Parts: sequence; C-alpha cells; structure tokens
Amino acid sequence: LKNRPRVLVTRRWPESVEAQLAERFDTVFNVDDTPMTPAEFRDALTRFDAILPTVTDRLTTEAFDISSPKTRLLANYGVGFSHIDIAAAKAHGIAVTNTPDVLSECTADLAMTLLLMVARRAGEGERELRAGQWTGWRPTHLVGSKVSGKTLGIVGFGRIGQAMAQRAHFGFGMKILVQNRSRVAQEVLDRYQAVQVDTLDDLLPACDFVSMHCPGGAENRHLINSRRLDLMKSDAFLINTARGEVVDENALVQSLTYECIAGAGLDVFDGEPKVSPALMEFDNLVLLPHLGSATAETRTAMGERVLSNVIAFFEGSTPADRVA
Ligand code: 8YV
Repeated sequence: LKNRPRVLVTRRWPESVEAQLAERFDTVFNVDDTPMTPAEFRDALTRFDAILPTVTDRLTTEAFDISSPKTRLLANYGVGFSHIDIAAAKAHGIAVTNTPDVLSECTADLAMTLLLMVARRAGEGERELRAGQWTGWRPTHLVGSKVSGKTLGIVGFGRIGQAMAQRAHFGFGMKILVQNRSRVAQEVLDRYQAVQVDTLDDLLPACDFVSMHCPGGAENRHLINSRRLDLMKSDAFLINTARGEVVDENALVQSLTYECIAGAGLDVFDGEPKVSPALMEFDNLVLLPHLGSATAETRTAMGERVLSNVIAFFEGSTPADRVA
C-alpha cells in the first residue's frame, strides 16, 4: 500500500499486536525497548504520523517544544495519560487516545492482591520462608488483619474503582465507601451496596482499607498527604495502583514510622522505576513494579484497543477512546 501512515511504537508490545500494526501501517518499533527522552520525542514528532507511547515516555512541555509537528495522533498504550502534556498536544493539534475498559479487571485484581498481601502479611511470610528463617507454626506467627467484612474506601469510582468494589463486595463481603469527583449514579452505588461520601476527609477516618483509583496528574498530586494520612485509622492500610504522584511518599514514610497507619500496598511510585530507599525499610509495605495490567490477555487487549483507535483516526472517524 502506498502512503501508509508512519507509526512509531515506543516500547515492545505482545507479538500478535505488533504483527497487526506492521500489516496495516509503516511501523517502526523501538528495538531498544527503552523510554523516550524529550529530545527523541521531539525528533519523532517531525517524522511520524502517529506515535504510540506508554507511561514510561515523559511527554512533558519540553518534549512538545517544536514548531510544526508531522504527528497528528498520540495513541497511548494505557488508560492513564498523566505523562502526556495534554495542553501541549492540543496546542499542536495532536489528538490523544487511551485504552480504557480492557485493563480494569486485571488492575482491580492486582489492587486486591496488594490488599490481601499486606493485610495477611504474605510478603513478609514469603521473605521469611525463602530466607530459611521459618521456625514452624505457632499461634502468634505473622498474625495479620482480617479482610472479609471490613470497610473499603475507594477513591475514584470509575471503571477500575467499580471493578475493585465488585471484588471486595461480592468476594469478601466488604462494606464499600466511595469518594469521587462527581456524583455517582445511585444505581451504580446500589450494585455494590456502596455509599458515596462528599469528601476524602469524610472517607478516610471510616475505612480499614483505602484504595486509590483516581487519575494522576497535577490535580491529584499528593491527594494523600500527611494531614490525610493522619485522618486514617492507625490499623488501616493504603493501596495504590493508580499513579505514584497521588501519594506523598515522604508523608507515607513518616506515617509508617510513627505507626499512624498499619501498612500499604504500592504498585506505582513517584519517579518510578526509582523507589525511595526509605520505603524499602518497612516490612508492612508490599511493593510491586507497576504490574496492574500485566497479564498476557490484557496487554494484548490494550494493543488491540490502540490499534482500533489508530485505524479509526486514519480512516477519518473519531477514535472511540479519544481523550483530547
Ligand atoms: C500500563 C497503566 O502498564 O494503563 C495504565 O494507566 O498504568 C498500566 O496499565 C501502563 O500505563 C502502560 O503504558
């Protein structure tokens, strides 16, 4: 085919979707599989019709600092897009899409994994056993907190927050409290017998677990700060599978040091893949390397969702997942 759109894929994807992309488009894969620097991105903007980035590509104001880009579409591989300067993309007339829905279940599964692991001290137990330090069963060994029937606060009640509520309510009989930037339809809350509270400050003191499912970006930066950590119960746990920036990590370290909360499960970090050494010191933390959507099924589905968006865009229709 002549005049096939030139497409840059910034990281390696599952083979089947890479093959589909290569079939339809003049596709360049970043064989190094490394994050793009702002300079590389600026260069790519002059050469490609579409760029398919991921969360590791920091597409800041600096990255968009060129006068007339060739690129018309940024089709993000992932639902969160706080790594993209949307205003700068818009100013250049570049459309942006994401991949909602397809990763909600796996991300909620991982949030539940963190919740269970931290409450039941699974990470601690595994480390102890592998270190050959397990001396045998005793009634007081690695005693954790019961999960079933407890109160879970969900911050951000979009697709992933609701998938979390489904697991917690139907699987574990948890009571669900919700805080969301807009009013959630009563019928949606009723599905999980959930109650929406007005503010985060109302939610935090009432919960045994608080799980973050809101977007990242400037507006939610350090939503969980030291004042809000103080509002949590001292036997409560914080779970974050959203974005690192929504939790002030220094405040979390303080809170854990003074035992103001019982522990946390984190899949995302401010400045990842660097993780603050202070966090490594706590046994009551479960730390995972951004695995939320990391299943074969979901990573393939994410790629297919990007593919549909790119195809729609170059066929002249509005991509289903256009966010800007
Ligand atoms: C991805 C995610 O691993 O979709 C998101 O927002 O955080 C994860 O599913 C990552 O963003 C891929 O770009």
